[in-house]
Amino acid sequence: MANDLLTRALICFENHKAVYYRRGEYYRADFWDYAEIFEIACDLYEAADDEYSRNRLKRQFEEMYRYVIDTYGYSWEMNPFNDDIMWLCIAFTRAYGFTGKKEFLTLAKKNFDLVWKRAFSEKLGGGLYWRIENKSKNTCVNCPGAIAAALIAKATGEEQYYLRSALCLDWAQRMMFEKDTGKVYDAINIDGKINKWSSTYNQGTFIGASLLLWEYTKEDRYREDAIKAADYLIDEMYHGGIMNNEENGNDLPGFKGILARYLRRLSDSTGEEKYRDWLRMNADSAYNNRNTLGLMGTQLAEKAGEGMDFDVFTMSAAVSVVVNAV
Ligand code: 7K2
Repeated sequence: MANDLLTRALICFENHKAVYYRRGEYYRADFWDYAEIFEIACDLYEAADDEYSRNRLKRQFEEMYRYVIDTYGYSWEMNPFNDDIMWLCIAFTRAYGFTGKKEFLTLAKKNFDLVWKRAFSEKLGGGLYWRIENKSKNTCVNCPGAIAAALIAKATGEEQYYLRSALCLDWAQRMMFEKDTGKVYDAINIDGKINKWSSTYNQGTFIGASLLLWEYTKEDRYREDAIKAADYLIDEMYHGGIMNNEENGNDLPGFKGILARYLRRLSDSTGEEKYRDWLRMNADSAYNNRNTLGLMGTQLAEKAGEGMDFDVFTMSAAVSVVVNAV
C-alpha cells in the first residue's frame, strides 16, 4: 500500500518536472512559487526510501541552489516581500538537512537575518511586517517565519532562533487565531483592521509552526492549537470533502500544496490517522483526474485540462498533495 503510494508520488513529481523543469529552473515560477515547488522536492525526499530517488533529488537541490544564486544572488533584499524570503529560507534549510551542504544553511540564515532586521517590530502586537512598506502584519509571513526560525535553530543549535520562532508564532496565536474554532485569520492592517479570511496555506503554516514548537518545548498547548486548526480546515472549510477550489488568482492555486505538507506532519507526530486519510482521499481524487500529460490541476475533483499552458505553481499543488499522502 505505502509502496504504491510512493510510486505514484514519484510519478506525479516526475510528470510535473518533465513539463516544467530544466537545469534548476521551473518554467515561469516566480520567487515564492519556486520556493514552494522546491519544498515539494523536499517532501518527496522525506517520503522516498531508495538511494536512487534520493540521490536524484540531491542533484536537483544542487541545481536549484545554482539557479537561485545566478538569478537572485546571495542576498535577497531586493525582494520587497518578506514572506517570499521566508519561504525560500525554509526550502534551503530543509535541503541542508538532506545534503549536509553548509552553503544552503548559510544562505538561509543570512536571508532570515535580513528579514528579521527589517521586518520585526513591537507594533500591532509584535511579529513581522509582510512587505518593506510596513503596512500590515500577515499570517503568511509570521507562520513561515516561525517555521524558518525553528528549522534554523535545529540545524545550527542556536537557541536564539527558537526564541524568534516563538515570537512569530505567539503573535499569530494571539492576533490571528480563534481559539474556540481553530480558524486562522489572514492579516492585520496598520490601522488595526483585521482581515478574517481563512485559507489553506495559513491554516497549514500555523499547524506547522505549532508542531515545530511543540516538538521543541513539549508544551501541550502547541499541539492542541495545531489540531484545532486542522479540524477547522477539514470540518468547517471543506466539510470533510475534496479540496476543489483556489483555481482563481495568482497565488491561490498553489496554497493547498503548503497545507498538505503540514497535515502530513501533524499525522506523523500525533499518530492521528484522520489527517492522512483525508489527504489520501484528496490525493486519490487528484490522481484520478490527471490529464494525458499526467498533470493534475488545483481543483482536485475536476478533470485537469489538456494543453501545456498551465501555470507551474497551479499544477504543483496536487503534486504536493499526492507526495504528502504517502
Ligand atoms: O495579502 C497577502 C496575504 O495576506 C494573502 O493571504 C494573500 C492572498 O495575498 C498576499 S500574499 C501573496 C504574495 C506572496 N508573495 C509573493 C507575492 O507576489 C504575493 O502577492 O492571496
